[in-house]
Parts: sequence; structure tokens; C-alpha cells
Amino acid sequence: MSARRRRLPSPAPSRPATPDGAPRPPTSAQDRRERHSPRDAVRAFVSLGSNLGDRRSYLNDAVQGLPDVVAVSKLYETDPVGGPPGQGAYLNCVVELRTKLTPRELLAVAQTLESAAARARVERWGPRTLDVDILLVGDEKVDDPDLTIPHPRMWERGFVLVPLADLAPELVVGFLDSDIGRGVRRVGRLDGPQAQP
Ligand code: GSY
Repeated sequence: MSARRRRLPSPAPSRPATPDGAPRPPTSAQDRRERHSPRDAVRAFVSLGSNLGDRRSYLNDAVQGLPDVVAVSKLYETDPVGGPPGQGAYLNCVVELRTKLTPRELLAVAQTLESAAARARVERWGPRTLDVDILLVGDEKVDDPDLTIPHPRMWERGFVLVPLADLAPELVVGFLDSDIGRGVRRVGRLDGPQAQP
């Protein structure tokens, strides 16, 4: 197994109440179902990317801040996809969780991590200190305006599929070819030595 295994158990945060203490209304049918039935932990995958500032440290902090982490892919330096010309290369990795959190709870975690990285949305598709994308949450499907699971563009992105293949090669069969992997270079691991054999 090439991916690094971690044991970082953390309790699933309960859904925060509104300021007056009333429960929040459900935001999707999926979410509504989840609030009324106990959830089993499922395998979930989150993509991390950074191309601004101390990229490695932003990714490290994000991994530390994610709940229920079981594995982290190798680290890849990747050519930017989309966005303005001249932006710097990204560092990307994918993190595997075993979690009872709902997709929407995971989205809240992702947004908190992005804010903590002082991310400013100056330009759509532009450079960013940290991007946290929820890729897959078990076999759940969400199609809300602000959240789509599985991530709608993941199957065409080498910077997602190559690290995902480290953790779950069975998921990328048929999607990952040499073309899609172009511009994706392995540069070691988070927290580890930069150079890898
Ligand atoms: O969607 C994630 C942010 N992002 C990336 C990224 O993480 N890596 C690469 N290589 N290109 C990207 N373009 C965008 S937007």
C-alpha cells in the first residue's frame, strides 16, 4: 500500500443549530433522510490543492484539520488547469476518510479549512492558498446548487485521478490514461522528504 495510513479519530460534529436554538431546515432530500436515520461510516475522498504561498504547509494543515482521516495519497506538483495564464504550479493530494459525516457537514469542514488558510476568492479559477473539494462520500449523490457529489469534474482531472489512484485504484479504472496524467508529477509525500525514488 503506497498511501500513508493515519489514525486520527475525531467525533462527528453535530449539525449546528440556528442562533435561536431551532434546528436548521434540511437543505436536500439526502440531508433530510440523514437526520432521521443513523448513518454508517462510509469511505469518502477529498481533494486538496494549493498554488499560492507555502503550498505544502497549507496542505499539511488541511490534512490535520480533516476529520476521520485514514489515508493520504502521495503528493503531486501539477500544471494549473484553467484559470489565468502565468499562475504557478499546484501541489495536490487526495485524502481518504472513513466518516459518518454527511456531504453537507463535510462541505462545512472544507469551507472552514479554506477560510483558515486565509483564502480570498479574488478570481474564479485563479490562484488559491487552499482548495478543498469533496469528491465522493460513499455512494451518495447530491445535486444541490452549491454542492454536487460525486464531484462533477473529478473524472476529467489528472490532478485528482492520479492521487486518487494511490488510494483507490479500482475507482479510476477507465478514466485514468496517460493523457490525463500529463502535467502531474510526483514530488514525495506530505510531511516527508521531498525527493522520492
Ligand atoms: O479545483 C481545484 C483548484 N484547481 C486546481 C488544482 O487543484 N490543481 C490544478 N493542477 N489545477 C487547478 N485548477 C483549479 S481551479
